[in-house]
This record gives sequence, C-alpha cells and structure tokens, in this order.
Amino acid sequence: MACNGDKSLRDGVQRTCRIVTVPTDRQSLQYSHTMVAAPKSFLGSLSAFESYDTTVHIGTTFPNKSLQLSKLLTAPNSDELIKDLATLVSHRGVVFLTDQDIAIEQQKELGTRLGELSGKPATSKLHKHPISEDTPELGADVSVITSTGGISRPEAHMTSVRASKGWHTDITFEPVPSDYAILKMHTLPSVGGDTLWASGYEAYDRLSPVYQKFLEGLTAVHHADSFIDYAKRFNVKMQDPRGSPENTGTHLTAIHPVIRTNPVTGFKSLFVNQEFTKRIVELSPDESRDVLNFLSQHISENHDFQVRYRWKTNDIAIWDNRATFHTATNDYGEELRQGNRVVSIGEKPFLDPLSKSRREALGIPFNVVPGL
Ligand SMILES: O=C(O)CCC(=O)C(=O)O
Ligand SMILES: [Fe+2]
Repeated sequence: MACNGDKSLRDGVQRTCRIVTVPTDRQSLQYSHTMVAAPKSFLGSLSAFESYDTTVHIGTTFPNKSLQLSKLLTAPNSDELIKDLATLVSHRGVVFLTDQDIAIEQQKELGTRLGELSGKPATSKLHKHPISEDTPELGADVSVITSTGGISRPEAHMTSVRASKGWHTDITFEPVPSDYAILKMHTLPSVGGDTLWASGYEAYDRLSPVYQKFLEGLTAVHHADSFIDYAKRFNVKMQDPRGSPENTGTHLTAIHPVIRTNPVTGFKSLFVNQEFTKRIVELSPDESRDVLNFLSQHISENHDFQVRYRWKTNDIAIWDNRATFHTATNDYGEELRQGNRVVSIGEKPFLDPLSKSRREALGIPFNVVPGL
C-alpha cells in the first residue's frame, strides 16, 4: 500500500493508510496505525510570516527580517503569537529567525513567556548557569557563548578527536532542566561556526519497537563533571539556586527517564546525551556504556534527522531542549565568535506511558517501501 506520509506533516492530508507491512528484517511483523488528522501546520498565528521547513524532520526558518521577535512581545495579540511560537518550536525542534533587533532584556522576557504560555510550573524561571559570571550588564540568567572559553567550551584546553563529541542537550544535570533556549549570535567568524541540531522525536521513532520499549523502562544519571572541574580550575563560585528551587547545590547531578514525553506536543523523545548522561541506572556498567554509545552514535550519525545552520549576524535560534540535541562546530580557528543565550527552566522530565511517538501521532509512516 502506498502511504507517502511526510505530506501529512505539512498539508494536513487526512490519512487513510492503516496497515503497514514492514519489509526485510521485520517482514513477519505488521504494524497497525490509527492515523490521525495532522494539523494543517504548526504555525498558527505565525503563518502571516514567510517560513519554510529547514529539513523534513527538524527546523523551521523565518528568512525575512520583517518578523522581529521584539515586535511580537508588544503586539496586541502578543500572548497568542508567543504561545504559537512555543508550539512551533516544540513541534519542529528548532526555529531560526533572521537578523533580529531584540535586546537582552527582551530576550529574557521571551524566554520567560515561551514557557509560561505553554504551561510550565510557576516555580520555573530562567536558568542561571552554574558557572556563568554575574555580569552587571547581562545578569546571571544570560550565558555568554564565546569562542574564548567558558560554558560552551569548558574543555577548550583538551584536544578532542572527533567533532561529534560535542553533541548535547543543555543543562540536563539539573533536576528540573530546560524547556526552551534562545541564542542570538552577534559576532561571527568570516566562515564556519555552524551549529547542528538533531531531533529527539525522530531519534526515538527510528528505533525498533522492542528497543523503544526497553528504553522506556530505564532512567539515567546526568552529571556535569566538566562544569565542576571548570569551577575548581578557575575558582568560580557556582550559581545557586538555578532557576528552580530544586536546582540547588554543587553536585550537578540528576536522574531522568531515558524516554520522556514533551508536554507541549505530547510526543515521546529520546533524552540522553553524551555530554551529561553518565550511566543508565538499571543496567550493569558495561551494558550501560554500550547502550549509551549506541544512542550517541544513533544521534550523531543519522544526518537525516539533523539540521545544520549557517549563522548570519544577529540571527536567533530557539530550540526545545526536551526534544533536541545540538553541537557547535569549532572549525574557525582564532576568530571571535560570540552570542548571548537565555535558557528557561521547564518541568521535571516524565514519561507518560499513554503518550505517542511523533510519527504515530501525526500518521507519518515508518520508512515503508511500498509493495514489499
Ligand atoms: O555555540 C553554539 O553554536 C552552541 C553553543 C551551545 O551549546 C548553546 O548555546 O547551548
Ligand atoms: Fe548547548
């Protein structure tokens, strides 16, 4: 049965395909999907602005600077626009906006309102990074992302062999980690310094059903040893608390489900990353290492659920830290690259056993070869 489903993501075609015969290694299995009507798009009130899907599975780009986030903050229907932006970011993983004039205080306001309007707990505020310096002009709830070191390059003194070592999700060592992050790049090298994101929804969907079920029973320890080392080495006093009463202390350790449900979309996402996830609690050390290595490779080697963004000055990326991974590209030598990042705190990660995967919920078939 032909079932060319990515269309459903974009144009809301009501799907009728019900039985998918899975070829080759899963030949004997038949999966029955109850297809749901996908929403027409995830843009809502933002459909007034020019945009396109950056890739099939992740990313939406607003290429025209006529969309200014600063204007959304004060528009008469501001709450609707910002809630729709949060919904879009949660569905598409990351959203790119061109040449933004937003000032740092407005960036913080946006970071606060994205989560508030999409239902985060009242105790969740902007994150204060444990090793961020409290500069008077920015405040401790802004992280300076700079090629000169610090948060985005705590291991700059080390020689890393593979660029893929950098894949991570922000601040998962916190008991209540992030929902959204907003990064504005104001200084860029002449070429290079792209950032890549990968979809946690699609990372989950690409696993076999048995492996998915296995992961759903697991929890993992997340720990920020690199920031603890950095604080010791440079004698930095850690910020405490950090955007939630639960994000306190200097141990920078938390346990989270390996698969979590994003409350905005209702979709399941893979939630381990090689920077902070140290150990799967329910497995032996050897088993844990193998599973985490496999999942790291799964994220970094499937470039068909990644997006790579080539920045221009004052572009902004907003991503959902519950459903994506990202990594910078350190290919530009000694040139300065710098931006300001605001990370907001969301909810305590949870897995709703009744939640669905993105493909299941939207009726996107599982890479079926018709007729086999
Ligand atoms: O420098 C970048 O491109 C991304 C840095 C980063 O990981 C972040 O801003 O969370
Ligand atoms: Fe990051």
